[in-house]
Amino acid sequence: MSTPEYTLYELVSREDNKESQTGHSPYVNKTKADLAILGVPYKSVPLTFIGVRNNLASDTKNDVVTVPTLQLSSGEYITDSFKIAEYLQKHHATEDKSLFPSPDSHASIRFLDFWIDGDLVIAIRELFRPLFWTNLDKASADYFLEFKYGNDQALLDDHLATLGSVEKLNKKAEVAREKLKTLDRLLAEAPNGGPFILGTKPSHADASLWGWYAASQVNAPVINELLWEHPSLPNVAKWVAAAKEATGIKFNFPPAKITPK
Ligand SMILES: N[C@@H](CCC(=O)N[C@@H](CS)C(=O)NCC(=O)O)C(=O)O
Repeated sequence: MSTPEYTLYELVSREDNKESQTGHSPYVNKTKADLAILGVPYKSVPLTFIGVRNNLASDTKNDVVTVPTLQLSSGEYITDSFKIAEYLQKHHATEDKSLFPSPDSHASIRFLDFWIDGDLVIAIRELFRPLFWTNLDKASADYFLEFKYGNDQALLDDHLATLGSVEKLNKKAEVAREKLKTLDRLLAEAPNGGPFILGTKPSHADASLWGWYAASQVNAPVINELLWEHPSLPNVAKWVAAAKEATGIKFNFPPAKITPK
């Protein structure tokens, strides 16, 4: 077999078990979905937060580097999931497989990507993100607490407590479903009946949503029932089934360490 042209630097939760826990980075998940949609093979390099800040920053000579970062066979690095999507589109799109199916779609997909990473995520992330912290090794957990929670342990504890309370989860889920209704409406009007955001074929719009869907599977039993497969969001549930098939990506999160009561 020939060596893949690309190396994808991705996030893992533990230095001591790099194979077992990918999927926590929504942005890496987006790129993996893009690569799957286009059928592009790649080699994966798993890094913890500390590895990103030390090794990848040094290799790329970029102190603010993030993952996903894609390295080309020329040695050049591309950082940022949207920039990677644009690059992949330019080099691998065909008539049949495309991340931006028409020149017009670029602006609307960019808008959707901003809406997902901004508005939607604020409404849904508390239903799963704190669990990420429970899976990290000590150095990564300290980093996460400092940079994602401003070292506010009380706030993190409060968010962890929400994950342990059916009542609190239900309240958060209600707000989250309100936000997802926008998406459900969009999917209800998708060209040619969907099931993807832009119609019958997956695009970067779907990869962008997939990134967060996939990350949220760290709390799968809770979030699927309350959100992704909730009866009030039938088109979202239909999208989930189609996106799973289109990406073929499976999850390997450990069982959730918090059970709601
Ligand atoms: N806009 C970027 C965001 C990438 C990003 O924030 N990645 C996180 C992982 S989810 C990261 O690399 N964090 C490293 C750090 O916080 O030091 C993209 O779309 O790729």
